[in-house]
Amino acid sequence: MLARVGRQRLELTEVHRFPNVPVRLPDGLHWDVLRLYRDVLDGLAAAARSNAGLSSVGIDSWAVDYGLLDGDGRLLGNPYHYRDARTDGVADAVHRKVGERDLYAVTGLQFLPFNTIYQLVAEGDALSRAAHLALLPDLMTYWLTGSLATEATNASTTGLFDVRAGDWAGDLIAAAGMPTSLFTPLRRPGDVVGALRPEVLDDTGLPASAVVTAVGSHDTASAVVGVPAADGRFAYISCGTWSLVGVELEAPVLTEASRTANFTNEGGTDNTIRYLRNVMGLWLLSESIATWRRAGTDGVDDLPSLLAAAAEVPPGGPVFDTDDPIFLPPGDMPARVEDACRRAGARVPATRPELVRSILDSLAAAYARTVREAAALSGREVDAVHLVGGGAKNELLCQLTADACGLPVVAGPVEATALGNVLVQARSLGVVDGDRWALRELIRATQPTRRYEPGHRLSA
Ligand code: LRH
Repeated sequence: MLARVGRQRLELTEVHRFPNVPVRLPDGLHWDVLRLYRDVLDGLAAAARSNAGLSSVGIDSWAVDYGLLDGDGRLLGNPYHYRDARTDGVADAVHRKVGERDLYAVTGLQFLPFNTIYQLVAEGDALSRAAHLALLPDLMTYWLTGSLATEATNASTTGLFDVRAGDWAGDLIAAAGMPTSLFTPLRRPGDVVGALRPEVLDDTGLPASAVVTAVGSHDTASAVVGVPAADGRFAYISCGTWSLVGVELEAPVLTEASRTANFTNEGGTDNTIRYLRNVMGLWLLSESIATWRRAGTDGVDDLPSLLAAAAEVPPGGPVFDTDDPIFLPPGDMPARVEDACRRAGARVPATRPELVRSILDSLAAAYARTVREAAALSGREVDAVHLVGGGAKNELLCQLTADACGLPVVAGPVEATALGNVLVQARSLGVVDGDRWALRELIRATQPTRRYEPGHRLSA
C-alpha cells in the first residue's frame, strides 16, 4: 500500500497484492517466506515507480510466527505456520513447568495453543542451533535493512513478554528453558530503524534517502490505531482471517476473571493495551469456500451472490460455538461446521447459503458476547462498535453484528491496518503530529465509513 499523507491528507493506493499460500512439507505446514519477501520487494518497486520521493517503509503482519537465525543471521529452515499441528499437546507440558496463573500474571496473554512460547518449545533440538528469534515483520525488516530487533507490540503476543514492564520476561524465558540471548532488543512503534540495504535499493529503485520506520508491527496493533473513534467509549472488531474483539485500555487487566474468560492484554501503540479476545473470524468462511473449490463446486468464488443468498435465509437458524479449536487447522470446514451445529443441538445447515448464514450468525453472536465481556471485565463503557478490516465490506455481517450487540456498528475503514501503519510512520517523520486521537481524527476526516443501527433491515 502506498500512502500520501499530509495534515489534511490521507490517501492509500494499492500498488501490489499477492496471495499468501502456505506449503505443506513432510515436516508440517510452513509459510513460503522467501516468496513473501520477493513480493514485498516487488511491492516496494511498484511503490517506487508511482512515487519517486518515497520517504519511509513500515511493516506489519500477523502475530506469533517467527524465523530462527544462526549467529551469522542465516535463516535456519522455513518458518512454520501457527496452524501446524506440531504444538498439539505442547501447552500442557509447558504448564506443568510454569502454571497458567503465573503465565497470565506476567504476560496477560490469552491462551492460544500457537502462542510463540509453545511453538518454540515444539522446536525441540532445533532451538539449540538458533542464535536469534525474528518475528516475521522483524525478519522482513532485517532483510530490508540489516538491523535485527523485536518490535514491542508483536513481542507482546509471544507469551514471553512482561506486559506491565513492557519488556521481555527474563524469568519466564529461563523457566521455560530458553536462552535469553535468543531475544533481541526491543524497538517501539515510531522508532527509525534505518536505511535500506544497497541490494534492496537496487532491486526496488527506492531512493537511498528512504528509511524503514517501526510501526505497530502486529497487524492488530496497527488496525486499532486505524479505528476512527472520537473518544474511548468504543469496542472494536478487527475483522479479517481472525476477528479481534475488544477495547483499548491504558493499563492491563490481570484478574482471575479475565484469565478464565481468556482475554488478552496485548501491547498497543502509544503505551496502550489492546484488551481483546481472538474470535475465529472469516477463516470459517474462507476455508469453507476453499473446501468447496477443492471439490470443484460451481459458483463458490462469487462471494457477493453467496452473501446475497445468505441474507435471504430466515433469521433464527443454527448457531454454533465459533471458538471451538476444531476449526483451527486447514481442511474440510463445512463438515466441521455441520458437526458443531449437531453438537450444539441445532439443525444442520442444508444448503450452502444456510451454512454461510450459520457462520455469520455464529460470528455475530460471538462478537456480541465478547464485546459485553470486554466491557464488563475492564469496566469500560461502550456505546459504539467499530468494525474495521475486510469484514467491513460484508454488509450482512455488519448488520447481524449491530443486531446481536444492540449497538450501532461503524464499519470501515477496510484498510485500517495500513492506515494505522502509515500514520505512525508519518508522525515519526513529523508530517502529522498529535496523539492517537489526532491520528484518528485525520482518518475520520478522510475515510468513508458506514453506520449500521441495530434492528434495521438491510436494503438490497
Ligand atoms: C491477525 C493476527 C491475530 C493473531 C493471529 C495469529 O492477523 O495477527 O492478532 O492472534 O493473527
